[in-house]
Amino acid sequence: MTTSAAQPTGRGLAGARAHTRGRDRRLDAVREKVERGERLTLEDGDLLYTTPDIWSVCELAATVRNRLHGAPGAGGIAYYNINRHLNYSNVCALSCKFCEFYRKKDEPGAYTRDMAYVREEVRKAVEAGATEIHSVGGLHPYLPWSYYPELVSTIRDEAKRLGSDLHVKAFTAVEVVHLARIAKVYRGANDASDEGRAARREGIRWVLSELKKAGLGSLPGGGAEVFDDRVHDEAFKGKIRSDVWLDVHREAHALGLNTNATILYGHIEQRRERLVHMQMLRDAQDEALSEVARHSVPGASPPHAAVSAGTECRPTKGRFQTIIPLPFFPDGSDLEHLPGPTGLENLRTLAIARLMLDNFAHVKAFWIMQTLPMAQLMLQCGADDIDGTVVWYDITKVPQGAKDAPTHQEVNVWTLQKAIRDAGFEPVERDTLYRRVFRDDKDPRAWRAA
Ligand code: V47
Repeated sequence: MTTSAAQPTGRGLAGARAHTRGRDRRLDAVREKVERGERLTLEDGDLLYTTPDIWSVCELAATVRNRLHGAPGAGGIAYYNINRHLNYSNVCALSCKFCEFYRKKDEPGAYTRDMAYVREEVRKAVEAGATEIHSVGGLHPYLPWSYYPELVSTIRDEAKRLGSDLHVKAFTAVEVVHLARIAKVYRGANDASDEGRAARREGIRWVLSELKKAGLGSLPGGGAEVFDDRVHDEAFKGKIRSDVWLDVHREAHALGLNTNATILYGHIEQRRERLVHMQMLRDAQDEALSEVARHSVPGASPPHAAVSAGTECRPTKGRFQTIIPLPFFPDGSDLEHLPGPTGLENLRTLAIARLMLDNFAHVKAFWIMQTLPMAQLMLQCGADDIDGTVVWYDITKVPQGAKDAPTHQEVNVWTLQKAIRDAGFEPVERDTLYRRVFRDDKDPRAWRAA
């Protein structure tokens, strides 16, 4: 790569190549790999994390991002969606140190939504033209198994009644295992043998297929935290470990459900542990994509069906769609004494996720947690998606809503589009599966995905 400043402007970090001062020559080998499309190692990741030359890290991530989704000012696109979060309950049997969301059953502020509430939320979502409901909750100790398929079918049926094909993205891997336990199909929990794992996976498969029959469309990426046993035991003991989290996603993929992945960073983990987490996700995606390629049937492939499986085939197996780096918010959690990650650490981690996860089609800068101005900058440093209108977000509370409604964090579509345009990209509305959404000019609530 040259360092000439005589490049066209308006193409963002990767195209302008204006960054010449303080350039870290140790990154040259990584740069060559990125330009050849070669896979990066953990040692490459260490260097990307420790170099003071953060702009080169961003520039490299932008190179990958722009290769997949186009460069700013040159037809490059970035995604947003119109969605709503619906947390069905914040009652949780666990007490994870990093979590400020959970409540015990009789604690002030504890809630569990009934189906009348759910139907009302669906009505509001359809009225707002939403294409997705993102629904997660705590591990409720007393709700029966039947509540969960009912939740999914209620959302789908109510939306259909109102003329909308609303997608239900629901239940993190941790919740799926909890549901398998309460449905009494989770066997072999303490059995480390292959048979134990097969028994656990059978229970997970049963739960997922029942939820799919009820209308579940995909799994969100939550609950992954950091795939490391030390960090797990210290900060979220009681949650499933990485092997089980990955097995839930494997089972979802086998059933044809796409899933997302997250990494929660900036608490008690080391940077190397973040890189190992990314490497484990990359390996799991390799597996998923080879199954996608093996089982696809002839037919048009959806856009960005898979980074490496660009055949004219319709996938019948699922895969990871996007990685969502989540910065840790200490306030209100048992780890309140920690400072949380800084802005540059957020930028760097997102850029490194783009570089390490070469087989993920998308990187999401979740604006609710990153803030909108930061998400905009992230579009120039590896991200291609800023998520959606969201409306209510209970998991972390960034004080930017109305005074008496601290979890109200709505932006309108125009604001999301403007943020994307100002970052140099063409805003594209997507549905949950990253298909383009088209709206009826006369009735913008009506939509179809293509
Ligand atoms: O799993 C909990 C994290 C996640 C805190 O799939 C915290 O499209 C920061 O997974 N500080 C839930 N993070 C959110 C999530 C998500 C969000 C947006 C889109 C998608 C998707 C998924 O939030 C939890 C946990 O990792 N979290 N507490 C905290 N104090």
